[in-house]
Amino acid sequence: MGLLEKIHEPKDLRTLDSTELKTLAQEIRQEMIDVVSRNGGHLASNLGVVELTLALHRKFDSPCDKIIWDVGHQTYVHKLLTGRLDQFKTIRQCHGLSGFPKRAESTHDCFETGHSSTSISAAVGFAKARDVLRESHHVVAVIGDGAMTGGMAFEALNHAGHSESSLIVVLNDNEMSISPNVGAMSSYLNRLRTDPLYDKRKEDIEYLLKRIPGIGSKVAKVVAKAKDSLKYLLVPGLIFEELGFTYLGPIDGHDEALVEQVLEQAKQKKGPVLVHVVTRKGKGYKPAEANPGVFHGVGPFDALTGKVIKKPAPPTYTTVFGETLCKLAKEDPKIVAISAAMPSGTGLNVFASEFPERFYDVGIAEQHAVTFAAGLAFGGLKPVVAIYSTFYQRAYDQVLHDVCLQQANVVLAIDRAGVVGDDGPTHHGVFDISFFRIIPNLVFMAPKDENELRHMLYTALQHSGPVAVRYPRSVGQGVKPDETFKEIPIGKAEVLRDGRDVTLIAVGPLVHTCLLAAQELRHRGVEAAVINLRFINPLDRELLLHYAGLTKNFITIEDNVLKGGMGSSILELLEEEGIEGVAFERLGYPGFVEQGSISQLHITHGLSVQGILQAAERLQLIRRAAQS
Ligand SMILES: Cc1ncc(C[n+]2csc(CCOP(=O)(O)OP(=O)(O)O)c2C)c(N)n1
Repeated sequence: MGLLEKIHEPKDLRTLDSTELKTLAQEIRQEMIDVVSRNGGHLASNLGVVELTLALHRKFDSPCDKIIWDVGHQTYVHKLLTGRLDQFKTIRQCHGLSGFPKRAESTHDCFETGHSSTSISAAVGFAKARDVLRESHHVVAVIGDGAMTGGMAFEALNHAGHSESSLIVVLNDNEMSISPNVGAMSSYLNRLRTDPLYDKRKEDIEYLLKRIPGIGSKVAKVVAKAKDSLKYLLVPGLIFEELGFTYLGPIDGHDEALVEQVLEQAKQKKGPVLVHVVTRKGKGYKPAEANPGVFHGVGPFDALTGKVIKKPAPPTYTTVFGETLCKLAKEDPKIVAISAAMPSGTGLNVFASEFPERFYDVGIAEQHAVTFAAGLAFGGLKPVVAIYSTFYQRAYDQVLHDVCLQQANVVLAIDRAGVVGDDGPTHHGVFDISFFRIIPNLVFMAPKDENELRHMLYTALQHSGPVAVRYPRSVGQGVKPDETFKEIPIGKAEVLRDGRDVTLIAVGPLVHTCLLAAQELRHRGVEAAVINLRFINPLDRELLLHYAGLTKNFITIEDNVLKGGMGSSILELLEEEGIEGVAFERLGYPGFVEQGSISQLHITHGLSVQGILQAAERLQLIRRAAQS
């Protein structure tokens, strides 16, 4: 029996000696490599926090003390130390452990995350609640240097430093976001990391002063006391100190004993404390150390060699987007591209290397990315912002107020639209149709395949005014790209199949599911029309009204929640036009969607041929056809 199997709760760690802790760290790394090599997951970040997590759980008394993880993708070690070893092999699978903190999973997961830069805000909340209720536990936020680039983190530091409540922020600095970290804060942390230690310098200066004949020792005493003025010369972490934090660090985050020692110091201090811990992403597994970006969020791989397992498949929508944008940018020097810390994830890495002077990685700052794009647009450029659907939730006001109200020529590329699979509810992009379709001035489209995505991107860049294009996290249909780009008439849907009994309406690749369902329906005596809606806004009102009159039965299918979705917009249209007598079935998600593979989730929620056939049953189409 290994040591890890003997750890059922954090207090079991406290009896271990330093040799046992090292052995345990190795076992944890091995367990994570084994499981993630099969299930996929956030390996590199977790390998980097093994010693830090051990130290946290030895020094703090979770769940009484609150440990809040930023993003939460680095909580595998925490899960292994808080009684979840047995289920660990199910991580990120349907009905398995979540890849992020989950309050329902354990009392040790005190705050759910998935989106970045929330931990300090939550920690301030926990700390204030503790103070108001006159409790005395510790509150710790663990935040990476990548997450520290997010606006919320700055807002929370600003509040925390002013509020005087005791809380500890552990800044886990590995110089990486998913890609190398960017921005002025990152450069500042780099300076701190490479600076000789404060204490050492302070000692040196005191030593030198003492040697001044006659007055040396007096001056040294005065200087040592004059912390405030000395700080400007000596104190690393001045920014944090000025914000009201006591800054401790930087320290080696893989020296478990040292981390414990500094955490103990932090516990003794009153008010907000920032502990700056330096770690290595991917620590202890060579392929991940060499390629922390690839192993940040990785699919299944060969644990021995670190080779990622890839099946031959058509290019993804993301790849096609990135390549198409490069092609268009070659012809148009005004095209610029913006990423919020996801150049690889959004396929913009190719653009970044081809047009470095026209590419901006702004850090985990979706709000800034969008308003920055509006500025670029009014400055005369053609900005394309690529953000995952789920992270656009962060930038809603910026899209509405800064882009659409002012009709800025900004193209919003919405990647990972629809369910995304194993990352689960924090990452599914199932709300964007609802929240973007209602914004005036925003042309909003979704391609049925990767070739249409190319034309839509081209169309978006020709259009004057804001445009959004949504596409899923998946490989394309394998459709050959057309030789030349075509402008798609704004607001015009495409009829892929005619039929008189029912109209199947979809946006995005679910159109193909409708085509397959239409064939099945024909076998059952039902003639289905299939409409590739293409535009969620503006709707092709004329075409929809024609088919409402013709078929009197609509089935809509969308990779989005039902409320406020594409189906709802068509219901609104019928109501606006006073059309009655159209039987309606809407297929989509009822609310937050659990984790699971994309195809599994589609099947579970009826976004499948079977789901459409069942909807046709509910409309009594099949029965009627059988009777006639
Ligand atoms: C709002 C938001 N935008 C983007 C992401 C995608 N994302 C997940 S982790 C990550 C990098 C985090 O870097 P850091 O905080 O330094 O943690 P590390 O993985 O390096 O330990 C990014 C950009 C996210 N989770 N949330």
